[in-house]
Amino acid sequence: MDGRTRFLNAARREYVDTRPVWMMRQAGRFLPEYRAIREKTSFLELCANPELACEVSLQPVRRFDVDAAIIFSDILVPIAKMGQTLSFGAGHGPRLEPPIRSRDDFQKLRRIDPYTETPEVHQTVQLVRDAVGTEKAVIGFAGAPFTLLAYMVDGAGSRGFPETKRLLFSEPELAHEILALISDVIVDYLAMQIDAGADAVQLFDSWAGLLSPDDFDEFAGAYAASIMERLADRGTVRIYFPKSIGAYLERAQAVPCEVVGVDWAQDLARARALFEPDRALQGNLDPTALLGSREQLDIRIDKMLAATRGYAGHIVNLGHGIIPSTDPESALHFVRRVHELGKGCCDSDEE
Ligand code: 1CP
Repeated sequence: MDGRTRFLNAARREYVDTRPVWMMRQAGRFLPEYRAIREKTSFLELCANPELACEVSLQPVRRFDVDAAIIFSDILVPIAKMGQTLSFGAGHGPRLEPPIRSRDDFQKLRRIDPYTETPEVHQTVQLVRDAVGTEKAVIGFAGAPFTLLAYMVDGAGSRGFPETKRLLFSEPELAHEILALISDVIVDYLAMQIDAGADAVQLFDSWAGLLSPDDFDEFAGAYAASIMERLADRGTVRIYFPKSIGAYLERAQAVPCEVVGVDWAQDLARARALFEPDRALQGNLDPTALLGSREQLDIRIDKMLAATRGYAGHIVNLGHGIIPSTDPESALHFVRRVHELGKGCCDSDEE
């Protein structure tokens, strides 16, 4: 079975010969071949260059034989075209300037046409699709509206995104208007990636866990759901990854999708009980387990696989992005072990 079929079948909870596997942030800083390209090219130049972005997307596929390629870009790429300026300083994360804090700031934002504003992303998806053919799945992605709002309002990554929460709790109507605009842009942006050949699209809600359960429903889940509903008739696999909402993971049931991403702080067996039989799961090895000893890593891989034994709907992944200091040999061991031990994963326990 090729990796693409394995990935798509697992997403639809159908028979797989072994567990499909890929790693969040697999295209990036932990790979020496990526760092070699980055020595000559800035991060944003790399995102804007389809040939190089395609090359970086393929690097982990070649090295690890993962079942899916995720296109190389960043969640802030489309947002930066809406009216803020995006920069990545050396040694720190993204900055969006000026921050959006008032209705006047909001009025300067505009709805973009992704075909004219981010044609490089369309082209990167096409190039990756052509390169992997039908052997591997191609994953497009975007940030979920709440997570993007957090960067737009605070203006940079932050511990608790206090300015964003101040906005939610002082001017909720304005927050809703911005979230609705972001959602419209993200629907068009993901539809463009699907048109370019993506088999699956992942919505990263990395900061969803900052919210209380009710605020999650109102400011995060509702907008993720609206995007997923509008993509339903495309027939593409939709993956929703709400990070750190373990205490109220069941709230993600309101977001229509084929696959729910599960981070490592959540009990995979509990996630299975919540989402089986109508959703597949993606996750959830602690990425820092790849920094430890082989023996300890194997214990954790095996426990993760045991939690979904007998259920076809498991796309194995890390519970969040791979750590830059990870030894690529550990990542290779992880992928190989999952493919080896995932055989027979669809058989029921009684056999
Ligand atoms: O080379 C470098 O120094 C840049 C580091 C880097 C990379 C490799 C950034 C800056 N973004 C990326 C690529 C990236 N970002 C991908 C590519 C494909 C892959 O997964 O291999 C993806 C899917 C993302 C998504 C992304 N960007 C998220 C969501 C996922 C997550 O990790 O939660 C977020 C929150 C971002 C913002 C961002 N971009 C870059 C950094 C360092 C950050 C995080 C900053 C912060 O913690 O606030």
